[in-house]
Amino acid sequence: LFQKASKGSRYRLDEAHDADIGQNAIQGYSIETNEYFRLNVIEKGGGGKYSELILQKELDREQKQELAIVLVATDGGTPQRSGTAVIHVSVLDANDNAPVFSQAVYEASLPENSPLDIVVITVSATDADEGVNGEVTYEFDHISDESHNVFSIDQKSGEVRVSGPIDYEHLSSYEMQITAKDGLGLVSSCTLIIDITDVNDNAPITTIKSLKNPVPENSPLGTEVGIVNVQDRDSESNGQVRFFIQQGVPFKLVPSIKNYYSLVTTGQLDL
Ligand SMILES: [Ca+2]
Ligand SMILES: [Ca+2]
Ligand SMILES: [Ca+2]
Ligand SMILES: [Ca+2]
Repeated sequence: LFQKASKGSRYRLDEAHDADIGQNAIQGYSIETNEYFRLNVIEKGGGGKYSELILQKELDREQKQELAIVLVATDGGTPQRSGTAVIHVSVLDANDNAPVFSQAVYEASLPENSPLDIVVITVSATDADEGVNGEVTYEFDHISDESHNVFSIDQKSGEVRVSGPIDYEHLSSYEMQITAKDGLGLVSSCTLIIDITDVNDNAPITTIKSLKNPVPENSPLGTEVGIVNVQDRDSESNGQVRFFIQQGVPFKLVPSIKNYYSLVTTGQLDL
């Protein structure tokens, strides 16, 4: 029988035989009480009786794959005689379960510049059905080009790997939808968030703009002669810059607005 057979479905059973006639032939059939089937006995036109099983409760292969029902046929003789047969019912699978992910949201963390092919995380979904009904494949679902360029997913294993250059300074977090699909197309999805961690892969870049060049030797103390800008594209301590000026020169750096310093005179420039 198929899983999903509807309540009230009827299954005719072979008739029992009794060599006697009249009262001494088959008078009735019965089965043990069970939750799935009841028995209906039908009288045939020319005498004789057969029976049919009527489904009372839908079968669920994921709950119960096999059941055995004992059918008893009795005659009307004295002493009464009976014969039994066991009806084996195999429940065939219907694709009534979608894959289920082990987590709704997966999170991973990955340093920038990670090598190609490294496995970031493995997602996993199970499907309670049998055979092709339970075979799960994975894929990204409408992901951005940004994600598509740097991550790939193995259809069979659910392994997510690095497939392109990961640059924290370009993008520091990725969010993707992944779907799991069974052999007949039932799907479910999960979210994958990958946070990129910073690596100190940028040196500071300094630019100097002169305000006065040449600087007159009689310039008063504290004359601003240049503006220095410094940029480090990394984050937090990787992007913090400490500034030194060569010793023994009559200049110092005075912090101005963010990332800018003024270069000012600290003594006589008299040559
Ligand atoms: Ca099923
Ligand atoms: Ca399924
Ligand atoms: Ca960096
Ligand atoms: Ca840096």
